Amino acid sequence: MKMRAARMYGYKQPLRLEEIDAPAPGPEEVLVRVGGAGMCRTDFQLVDGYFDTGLDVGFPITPGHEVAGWVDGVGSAVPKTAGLSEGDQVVVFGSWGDGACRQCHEGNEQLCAHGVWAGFGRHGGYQEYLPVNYRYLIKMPGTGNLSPDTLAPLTDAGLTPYRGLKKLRAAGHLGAGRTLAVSGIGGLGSYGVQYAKLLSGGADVVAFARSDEKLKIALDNGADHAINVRDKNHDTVRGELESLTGRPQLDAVIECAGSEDAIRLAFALLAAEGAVASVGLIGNRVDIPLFPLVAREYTYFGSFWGNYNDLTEVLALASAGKIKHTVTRVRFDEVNETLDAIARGDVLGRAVIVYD
Ligand code: FEH
Ligand code: ZN
Repeated sequence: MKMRAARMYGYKQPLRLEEIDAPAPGPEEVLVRVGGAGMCRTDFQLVDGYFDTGLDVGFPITPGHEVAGWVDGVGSAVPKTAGLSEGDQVVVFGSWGDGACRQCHEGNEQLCAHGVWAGFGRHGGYQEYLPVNYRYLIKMPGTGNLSPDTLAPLTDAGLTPYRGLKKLRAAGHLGAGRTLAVSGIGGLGSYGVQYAKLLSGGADVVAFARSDEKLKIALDNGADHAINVRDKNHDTVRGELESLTGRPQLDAVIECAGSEDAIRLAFALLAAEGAVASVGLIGNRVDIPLFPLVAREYTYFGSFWGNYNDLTEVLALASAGKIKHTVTRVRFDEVNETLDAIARGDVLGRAVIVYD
């Protein structure tokens, strides 16, 4: 069987759109027919060489770590208890640990030092068929609006801010009377705003972005306020924050862009005992003033992707119709142009490849 695949043969060059042999599933694998492959900014960064020192995989690489589709073949050693049959709609948990380290044993396979990520090696969602170990598939009945093009973004864009907000909530930084900012309203932030309302126990939610179009998505998704921070200094943003919320400070920030300026702004606006959770990946380093970090007891969380159980919670929210989705469907032959658009920040919500 042949399949379409968009593959990397080197850094900083367009993906090659090819027709190659579809892989056969190994004994413990299921062959997933990809119905939706989210296009993440991380995919652009992969092609651009952001990970070139950390990746020891050979070319060609098929990007795509945000995948949903249907079961197309079941390996001989997949147990019946997995409950997977041809035609089932499934979501792929894209981070596969070695099962031997503390992080894997506590369920955080996304933190495994020897883990493998879909889309960072031979197979990824930018190909029509993807072999996946049965342990990393979650069956999702094809009910309502939950089709693979809507489900795929939940495995990263919808998962990553969720884990970050859980950290802020668990550490006591959210609640009524608090001000929570969602910084960066791209693929992650469009979900982050929704979780900010769902998980924060009544906090005032403020969206920060650099475009009015994206801020409209934030308001449509439940943000109480929106501030366009493009070309504004910290004092100007502080003044707008005070006029909107009555307070010139933030108690918590979920930072979804990863931009160094956005992180500096977050710390500049933080109230005493405030917390920032960085979930976005673009920048390389930030400089944070040390005295206020200590004297005002700030907390800075790194939060990466999400674990399997975080994903099951996100899917439960989606199944209950509690999440809105902003998806731009992309044809296979538009993949390279779409990666360029992602790099410019020109995509609203999440771009998803569909193999129509
Ligand atoms: C995913 C896979 C590998 C590196 C970074 C990512 C982010 O998109 C997680 O949100
Ligand atoms: Zn991603």
